[in-house]
Amino acid sequence: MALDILTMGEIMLRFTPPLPQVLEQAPYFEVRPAGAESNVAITAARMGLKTGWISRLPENSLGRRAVASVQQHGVDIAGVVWTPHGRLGSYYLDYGVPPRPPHVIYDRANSTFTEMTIGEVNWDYFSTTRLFHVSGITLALSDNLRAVVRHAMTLARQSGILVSLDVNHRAKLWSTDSANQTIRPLLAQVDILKMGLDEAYAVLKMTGDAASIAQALYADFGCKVVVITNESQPVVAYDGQLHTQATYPVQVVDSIGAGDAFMGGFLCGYLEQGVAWGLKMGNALGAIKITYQGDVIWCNRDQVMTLIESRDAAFR
Ligand code: KDG
Repeated sequence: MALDILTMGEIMLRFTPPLPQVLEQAPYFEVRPAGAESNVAITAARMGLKTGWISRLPENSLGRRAVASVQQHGVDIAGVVWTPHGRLGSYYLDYGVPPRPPHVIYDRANSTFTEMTIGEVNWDYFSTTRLFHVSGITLALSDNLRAVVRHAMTLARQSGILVSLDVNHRAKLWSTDSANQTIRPLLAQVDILKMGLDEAYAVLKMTGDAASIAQALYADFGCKVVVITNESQPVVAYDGQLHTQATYPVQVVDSIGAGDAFMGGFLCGYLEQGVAWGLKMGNALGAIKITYQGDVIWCNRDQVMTLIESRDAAFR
């Protein structure tokens, strides 16, 4: 099966107390799947692209539940490695309710995914994709995974597969210095590079505004496009020409996963029509995600087109 986008990452179960309760008091939790790279594959699949996802999971009811939650959106799971033993990671989330910030507790150390090796990945399957996407989360998790991602990026370069990287820094997984030392040497192999402006400062140690950072990274590493988001500020992208795209006003239900929805939308739009359309799709999907509980989106393409067209019409 030829794929448009193939991603590689961990999936966890996310446990959330129903609002307005918090972890310490709630008698039961809502359970939802969560994983940055699976979120990207889900988003693009829901927009009509052929997507796949590589991961490694224990062959038990929790592993099957997690994988089914990705497959149900149309993502191909032929690249999943099953193991008889091991553990599925999880995380616990207290929603932020101003002035109280959100609080995340990870329980994912030594999960089955962290032990994935180069020899276990089906590289023939990998070679069927047009684009490979990964985030800094996979790079943060283990030496094994760093080796797998380096191998994947090298193979992608040799095979003409586009490489996409979202810096996606998680301070609870690694320091900004460790992230910098791992990510910088990879950038020469990255075609599509995305980060938040805060990550450009903290992880890549850049200075300046989003436009000048995007131009500098484009020039230094030869990326095809560099995309920089900045909360509700316009998104900036540079591909030899500067693009900006305003974000949408949103009513926040749950902002976790908005960056992945943006990324899935951007990659979909980029593959279809280039950077400007990618930014439109990304911003629409990032905004729509914030209106759902959980880390994944549930909208279809018609809803995204309606949102984009309604804003374009307002400017005419
Ligand atoms: O990007 C949203 C993610 O934070 C979430 O789905 C879980 O992958 C995840 C992580 O490591 O935090």
